[in-house]
Amino acid sequence: MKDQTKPHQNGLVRLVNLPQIHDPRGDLTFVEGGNHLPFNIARVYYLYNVPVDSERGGHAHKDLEQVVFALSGSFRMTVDDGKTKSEYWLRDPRKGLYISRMIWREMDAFSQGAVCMVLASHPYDEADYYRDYNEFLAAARENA
Ligand code: T46
Repeated sequence: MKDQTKPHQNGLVRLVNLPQIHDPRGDLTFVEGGNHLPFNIARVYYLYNVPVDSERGGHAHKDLEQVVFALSGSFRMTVDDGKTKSEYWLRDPRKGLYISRMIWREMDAFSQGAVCMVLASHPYDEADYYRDYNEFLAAARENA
């Protein structure tokens, strides 16, 4: 299966490739904020013990930028800039999905035992969320 379908071409959502150091003891991947990512990392959080039929996300951020990784297992991310929707299947811990501000995201199709790690540009702030799709759409149109 391909990693992505219908990619956004505008750079607002894109895959980020990280280095992999491979030796007989196993693989090591590292990430440096401001180097591999277009922002400095202010927060790390992870999703785990996710039921396979779980649906997460369903929001956009006013300012937050993030990179989302499947550290283990896989899941689908659907991203939407208010005009175009794209699907990304995350399953490779070396490949993160960069998501800029003002992108609606939904997550589902979690595999058993999937672990999702997110690197974020800002600390948690509920005021930064659009949790209502119509409100997001109106703001996205105003921004365009
Ligand atoms: C995103 C996807 C990929 C905190 O207290 N601190 C945090 O850093 C986060 C991320 C969440 N929370 C609280 C807020 C809610 O009461 O944890 C609860 C669950 O958060 P939420 O429903 O937003 O979780 P997800 O998995 O739907 O979304 C999260 C991020 O919020 C979001 O930015 O892009 O993961």
